[in-house]
Amino acid sequence: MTKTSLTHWYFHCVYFRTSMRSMKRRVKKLDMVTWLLFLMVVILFVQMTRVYSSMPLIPSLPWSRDTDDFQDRLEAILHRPTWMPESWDKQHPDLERYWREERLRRQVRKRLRGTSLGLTRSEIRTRFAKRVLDRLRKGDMSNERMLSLLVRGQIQHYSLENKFNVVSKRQRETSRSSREELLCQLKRQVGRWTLSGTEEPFSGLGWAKLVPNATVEQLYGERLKTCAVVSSAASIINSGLGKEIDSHDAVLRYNAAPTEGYEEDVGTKTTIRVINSQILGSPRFNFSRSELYKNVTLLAWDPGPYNGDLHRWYQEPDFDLFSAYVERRRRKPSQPFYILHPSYLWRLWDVIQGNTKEDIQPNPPSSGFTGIMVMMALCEQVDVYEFIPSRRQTDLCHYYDYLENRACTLGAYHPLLFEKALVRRLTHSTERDIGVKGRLSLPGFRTIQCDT
Ligand code: NCC
Repeated sequence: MTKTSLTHWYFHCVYFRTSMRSMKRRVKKLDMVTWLLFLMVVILFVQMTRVYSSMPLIPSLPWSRDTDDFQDRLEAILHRPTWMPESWDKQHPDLERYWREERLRRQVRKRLRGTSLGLTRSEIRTRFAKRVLDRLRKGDMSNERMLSLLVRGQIQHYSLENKFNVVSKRQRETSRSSREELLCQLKRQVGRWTLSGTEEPFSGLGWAKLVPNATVEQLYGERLKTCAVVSSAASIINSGLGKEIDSHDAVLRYNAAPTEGYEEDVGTKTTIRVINSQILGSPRFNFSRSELYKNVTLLAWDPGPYNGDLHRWYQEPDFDLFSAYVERRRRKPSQPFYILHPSYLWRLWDVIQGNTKEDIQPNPPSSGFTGIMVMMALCEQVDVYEFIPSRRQTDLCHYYDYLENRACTLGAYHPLLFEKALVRRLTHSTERDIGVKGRLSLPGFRTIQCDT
């Protein structure tokens, strides 16, 4: 070996050793970097799934929370981080709907930024609800844009869905009807308001014999002078209204709202119960056994298609109310039990829409509004408790459970806010009566004169 090649080898080895050392250092460094990268990917993944699961309109992941309810969806909108990668959104097929909601999100954010003076978001939301309800109590609904900010998102969502194929656009309010005109419009809707069993497909199933012989009007005749309607709102807690409610000839309650344990505030008497089809169709309400549904007149409802196709309704009700109805009628034929005609619900909906400037949710009116109309058809005077919440208003949903959801009061699925605005226009009750006492009075339809 020559001297040069030896030197060459020597330098080669030295070079190799130093490069190996630096490689090792690099690998060590790389190790840390890899670990850090890995950690970041994990964190990012967790964050992404959280964001994804709180995103409205995107199909739920198995571990995501259910965003079906609009209030939840609105919460999700409000809490959603702003750094969502756009490309991700664009993969979503329901883009149009997503961007509509995005616009709403921006408006809500802008509004919140403007008012958030050291308040938490839930405080702001509560204040916002209070402001809407204050205006509702005063009957000051001139600025309907304010209402729509709260409900616009859900209306958009439900309008796009239009589950019941409602044809609404031609029916918005153009000029404001007087109280008397409104009352007459509603009175005219009373007529065929429960199923008689003679309609197809029910007649073919022998329902003419199943449905009670006497109609609801025949059942009560003109006996009922004063009637009370008790909303299930939590604002009735601490009202001490129980005795006053019981002093009425008849009392109407809703769904699974109990009296036991709440007598002081809601009274003890129940004459009629308006129940939605969930009560009949969902096992958790134990309809066949529960004492709540015994010894009272029952009026059940389920939204059929807007066009009145009873065949389709019978095939595809929201909840299967028909089996439970047939079973109960066979087991307890003496109990007055009726199903509200879907066309009656939609006729009421038409009146609400026809007297509102905006497009309302294309979903049926709430049990609350329907029950008020039922009592107005049967009684001379109707006192409605906590339909428009008093100053005891709270974000709690019901007086009998701990669910907190402002949609119960302002509406999500049902056009509740518009129903409340309409009922406010029907009453002469003072702001004090509504705000302090939690009561508003309405005349029975038979006390008002209308041109036919
Ligand atoms: O909650 P709900 O209504 O049973 O209430 C009956 C009526 O009281 C009025 N209300 C209630 C709570 C509140 N904070 N403010 C109010 O003004 C409303 O007028 C309401 O209609 C219904 O209308 O049938 C509804 O039913 C519930 C639910 O199906 C039943 O309680 C059975 O559990 C619906 N909630 C859900 O589906 C989650 C509600 O949207 C409408």
